[in-house]
Amino acid sequence: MRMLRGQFGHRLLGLAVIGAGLAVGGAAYAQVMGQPAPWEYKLQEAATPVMENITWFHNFMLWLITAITLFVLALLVIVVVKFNSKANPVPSKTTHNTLIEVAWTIIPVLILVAVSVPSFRLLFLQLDIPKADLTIKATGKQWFWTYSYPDNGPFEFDSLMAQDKQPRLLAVDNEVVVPVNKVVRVQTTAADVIHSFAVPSFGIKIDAIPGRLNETWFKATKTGWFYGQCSELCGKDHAYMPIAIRVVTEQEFAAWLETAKKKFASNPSSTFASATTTQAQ
Ligand SMILES: [Cu+2]
Repeated sequence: MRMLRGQFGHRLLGLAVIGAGLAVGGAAYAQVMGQPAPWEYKLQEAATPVMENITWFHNFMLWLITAITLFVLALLVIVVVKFNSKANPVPSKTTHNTLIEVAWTIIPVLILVAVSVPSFRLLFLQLDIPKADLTIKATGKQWFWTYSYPDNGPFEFDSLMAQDKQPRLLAVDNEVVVPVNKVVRVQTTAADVIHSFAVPSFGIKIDAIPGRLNETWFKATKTGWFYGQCSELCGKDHAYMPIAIRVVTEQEFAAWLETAKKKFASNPSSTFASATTTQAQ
């Protein structure tokens, strides 16, 4: 009896630990935005219309494939139970059934149409870049990013992972700053190998390729910090070139722009430029 109670006690303790874990995970999930959270199993919370669309499409597809999978599983179970050689020793010789053949042609076509409509709509939303209020250029380098604001002057700055700041592996020394509710065009390229500029909560991921200029866009609808990482294996420190974007109000952005112009003007930080100059000599 005591042993039984002991086991029961352990089980209760186990449940309590799991419960506490879930509660902590849930709380953490509710608190953070723009970065991964403990116990997270879903997509990061959306901060742009594109990501809201991606999340919707993901959930829609998840329910659809779940329904299809359960339906096929049910059919298989029926076949296994009802039509095995013991339960059904004399098999039917039926070969055609017009109704069912029409149905299993038409229904999958309808399902594909139902998938393709929101899928194409999302694709156009991502690829058809609206008129931009601001352009930022991100250049991938081994192993950091260099940012410039082409329509705001010649300044540019490097953004390196900051080891002493939180969140770990995501914080940087100089973050990208953009205004809230403005269409930001992101141009990407690279100075050495292929990198990829990805920010999950914005729903963007685009290759940064040497000698090419790719572009995408986002419109952040919330202020705060949003993080991403290089998403193309680019060498030994691929995991240590995070992307940090701080979304601020328009006034704060204007103020930041003024300081940035001064702060980075005296710092012609183009490692690429100096590297090519060295090579040329
Ligand atoms: Cu990279």
